[in-house]
Amino acid sequence: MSEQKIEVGILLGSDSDLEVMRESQKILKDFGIGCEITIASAHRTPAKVMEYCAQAESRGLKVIIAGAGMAAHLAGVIAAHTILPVIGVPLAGSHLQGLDSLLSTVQMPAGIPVATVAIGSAGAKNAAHLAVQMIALGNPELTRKIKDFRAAQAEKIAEKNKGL
Ligand code: RP5
Repeated sequence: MSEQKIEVGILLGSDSDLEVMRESQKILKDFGIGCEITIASAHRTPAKVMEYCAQAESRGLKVIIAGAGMAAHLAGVIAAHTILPVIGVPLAGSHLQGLDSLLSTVQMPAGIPVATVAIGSAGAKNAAHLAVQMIALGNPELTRKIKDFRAAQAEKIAEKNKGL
């Protein structure tokens, strides 16, 4: 059996981010997208982040998801070192409950974009959905899966209404 190609790189600032960021991994798996998780910190291992970014495009990655908390510079640093689209997931866990990481991730100066999603697990899930939508451009099979997912999601709401 041939190995699945890795199209999404999920980078975490710390292993303490792993539990929440597994939500991204689960969704990518559901859509059949190959991904890998790597711990690399913008502050503690900056050379590792740069090395990862330098190789990302040639390794065939299409999107990078970066989850980090506190002074969360990871997504911005990645975006500075690659032209692949970068999605930033601000994580809670500090005394500021993620507001610190939200602002650190979203407030990028013009020219180096980071697509920033919600704080925590909703953001981790949406980062994966957004990555799937990016990869689905020009891919009818994946586009169909996204439409099916949306229809199933709407159906669940309809079912909940019936039970009221
Ligand atoms: C950030 O600092 C990480 O992304 C993590 O959310 C936060 C705290 O890291 P640990 O002290 O738990 O390793 O770089």
